[in-house]
Amino acid sequence: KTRLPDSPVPTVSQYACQRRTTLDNPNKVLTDALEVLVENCEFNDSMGPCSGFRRAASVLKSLTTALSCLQDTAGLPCLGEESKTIIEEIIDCGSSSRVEDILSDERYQTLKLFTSVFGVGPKTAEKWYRRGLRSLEQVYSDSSLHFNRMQTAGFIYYEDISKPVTVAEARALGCIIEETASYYSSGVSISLTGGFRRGKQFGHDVDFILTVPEPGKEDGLLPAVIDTLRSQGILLYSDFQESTFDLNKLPSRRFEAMDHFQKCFLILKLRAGLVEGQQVDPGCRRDWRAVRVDLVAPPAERYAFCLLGWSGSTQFERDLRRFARLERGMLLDNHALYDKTTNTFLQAKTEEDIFAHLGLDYIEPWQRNA
Ligand code: DGT
Ligand code: MG
Repeated sequence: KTRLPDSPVPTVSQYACQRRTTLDNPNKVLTDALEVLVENCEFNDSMGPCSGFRRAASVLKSLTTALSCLQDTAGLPCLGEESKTIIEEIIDCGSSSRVEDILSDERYQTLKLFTSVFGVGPKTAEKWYRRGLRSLEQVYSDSSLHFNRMQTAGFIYYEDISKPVTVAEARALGCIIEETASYYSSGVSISLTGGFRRGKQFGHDVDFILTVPEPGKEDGLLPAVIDTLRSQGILLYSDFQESTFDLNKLPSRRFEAMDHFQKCFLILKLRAGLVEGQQVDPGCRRDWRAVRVDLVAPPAERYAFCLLGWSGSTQFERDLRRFARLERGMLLDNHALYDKTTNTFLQAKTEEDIFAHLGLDYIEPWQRNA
């Protein structure tokens, strides 16, 4: 008698790069709660528990149905006791006392407010909190504080850049950047990356990768783009970072470190008339808004690594690197993939090439919302 093979039990991987995570999240109530704990850990600089809650939230985001009881979590990876307690509380009572306590905590609320300013990280926010400051008005009018250029722009354009950027606005910006870059070279290619590439309808900024086919020609690209934006009168702020990229350097082990490609963090003036479907309100005191835009210009041969690294999500990126290191003995970052067994750099023209080198099924950008 032939026996049917046991149907394999579908298992969820501990790595986000082996899961498909769309923007449909039936467990949003749970993941939002876990992300409050993540944020609170980040404010307290306690990285250990932080990654536990991050991974737990990310696993739940990959599920296609809502959890209805704690037993539904059986077999799921990355759910520690603390995360399970939170999940159970919310399923049973609708909320978690630990999360509610954090949300109503003055320090948490203040640090969240202060870090919402462009250029203000947890360290600066903490410093201001310790001085007894509690509102942005108090901070801004405190004459003993010194703000750097980024923070000053963050305060000036606070209202605009706190407002989510829409897909239509991202597209309009893409047209502006494309035209601006074409004055430098007709061969420039521009790719929308970050959250919008993952299919998000809103973002906190718009991320673009710019490349030129001629090796080395990318060096002058962003300075030229910035000059043109300035002469068009739409450059409100720019922070240009020269490339420190070295072809032979091994991929970085630290995820938090920024990559070494030439890049710039901008605030641009986006006119309402340029955005499809957006009416210019005649009663409005101005017909434009300020938007945060990031541009990065890698050498063309590193485009695939840069695209994969900037497409996110942040948790997907962390897990890709962790998977490469722990499961494959390889080092991956935004610049390169290095095989420690053979001591060689692995080349890639496309993201598919990188997934193949890692022995991973290809995950589409819209499935990387881990
Ligand atoms: P958004 O802009 O809030 O809608 O969301 P994203 O996903 O576009 O996030 P964003 O713009 O902060 O960053 C773009 C991508 O860059 C992100 O998806 C992953 C990568 N990334 C973000 N932060 C870091 C970091 O600290 N280190 C490294 N290596 N990459 C990062
Ligand atoms: Mg973004």
